[in-house]
Amino acid sequence: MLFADPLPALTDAELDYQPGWVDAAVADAWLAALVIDTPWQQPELFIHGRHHRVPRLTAWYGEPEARYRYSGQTHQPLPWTPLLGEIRQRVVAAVGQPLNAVLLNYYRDGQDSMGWHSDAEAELGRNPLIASLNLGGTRRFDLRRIGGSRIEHSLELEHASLLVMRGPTQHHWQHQVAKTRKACAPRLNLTFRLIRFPL
Ligand SMILES: O=C(O)CCC(=O)C(=O)O
Ligand SMILES: [Mn+2]
Repeated sequence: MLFADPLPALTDAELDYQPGWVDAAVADAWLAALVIDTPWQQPELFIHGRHHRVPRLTAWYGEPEARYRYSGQTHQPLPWTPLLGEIRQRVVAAVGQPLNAVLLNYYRDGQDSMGWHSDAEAELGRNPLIASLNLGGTRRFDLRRIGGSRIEHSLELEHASLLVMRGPTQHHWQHQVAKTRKACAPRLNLTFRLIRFPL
């Protein structure tokens, strides 16, 4: 194929991948500051009668009312830092809608991961827009239909890129960041969201 399309049209999905969304040097500085300044947590999950720590580090920031449930727990947001507030403004300007919270996920190495899920919590309402900023090592982002098991599409999410998911995507598709044995640099992903119906 002459022009490999990085994002073929997937039915019932609206994805917009923008490599080089932010200047690479700015992205380097954001990554370095956020890794150091974030009070990382590693929430525990209780599955099949056993406690497991999630295989990554997380933090939740946002407006005070933007309480959010993930990994089976309710999280009170940390207040915006100047840097996260500035990044949020740029993301809001890019997507043209308000966003009142952000989930940070830090994948320290290839053994850190996020399992299959969709971002379809009731707090987000119908057809939520999720704006996902990628900093650091490249990781593969897989998509499969809800109810299916075959990966129908994968994207390599690069440093300084923005992936926007909108429309019906979360109601029809799941995504994951699988573990990999490939060497990969630490990666920080920030998913900006709008909590429309706080808990
Ligand atoms: O790390 C990623 O690219 C995905 C993160 C994600 O799916 C989430 O925060 O809900
Ligand atoms: Mn997600």
